[in-house]
Amino acid sequence: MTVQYIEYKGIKFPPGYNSVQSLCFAENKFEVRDDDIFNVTYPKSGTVWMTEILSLILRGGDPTWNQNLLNSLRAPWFSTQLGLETAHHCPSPRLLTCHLPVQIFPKAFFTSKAKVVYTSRDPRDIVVSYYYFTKMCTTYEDPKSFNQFLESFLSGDVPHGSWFDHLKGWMELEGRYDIFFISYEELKQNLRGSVERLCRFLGKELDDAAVTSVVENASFEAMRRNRMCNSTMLPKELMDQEKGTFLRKGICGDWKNHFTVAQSEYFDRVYQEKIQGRKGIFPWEQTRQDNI
Ligand code: PPS
Repeated sequence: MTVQYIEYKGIKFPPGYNSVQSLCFAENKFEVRDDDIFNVTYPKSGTVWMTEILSLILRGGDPTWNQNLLNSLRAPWFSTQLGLETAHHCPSPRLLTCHLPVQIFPKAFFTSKAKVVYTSRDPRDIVVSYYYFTKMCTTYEDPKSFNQFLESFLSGDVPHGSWFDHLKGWMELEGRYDIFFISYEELKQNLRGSVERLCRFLGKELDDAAVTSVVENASFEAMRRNRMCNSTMLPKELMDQEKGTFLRKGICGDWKNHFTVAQSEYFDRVYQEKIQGRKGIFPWEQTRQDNI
């Protein structure tokens, strides 16, 4: 199926909820509150996972909110038309979600005291997850093949733009704003420790039982059972559950089941060239972390 993507500032966005107006509003007019908490990711990096974790932390570990309200209402996608409406009506402190690259992020953030949690993930696992997602999500064009999708990803010609630019753009702000960087791999390896670090960043004191509840309710299994975050409530016109599962595998290193040796070598060449200067600092670069 051919999909007519929205284009804003040289980046493609899936149609439907996004529009040039909503993106422009998000960037230039969105009013940021000092106690806003932004959940920022490149697609397929663990966005909905972080929404569950943050929602649970804000409620002191009580899962009632997560179990009774859709994630898109708990942490609205404020750069979409629908999400903006929701965000306006959310009581403080708000949780807000987006995949925005830094150059389109609300300008008001940079003069506010708001916080950002930025979750990154092994780009090889992102490509695989993204590939399956585009097959089930109707606002994305069907990839012709995995190889074609990989090439588009590496050249930045996919919805939401280049992963390399997204990551580097956000990392350049490190130390200058209230931004917490964490990776999918760290969440997988030590969810409890990650939750405790997030609590400290957010200034939330949770006792051991509350942290345990966050960890249990944000587990892959619990999330798969929870219709408020497993995407099964989305209409078929948006996401065809017969073509895949949103909470698909939830593991690190699935790329090894998909990449050929040639694709892996090609990926490494592009990665070396584009990630220059930052190489060696990400958990996915240490092979021992794979297959967590
Ligand atoms: S989206 O569409 O961009 O919002 O997708 P996003 O939420 O960023 O990423 C989806 C992937 O995150 C995995 N996921 C989890 N993994 C482990 N544990 C938990 N609790 C969890 N929740 C979500 C989800 O399964 C997708 O990854 P893949 O590799 O496709 O399974």
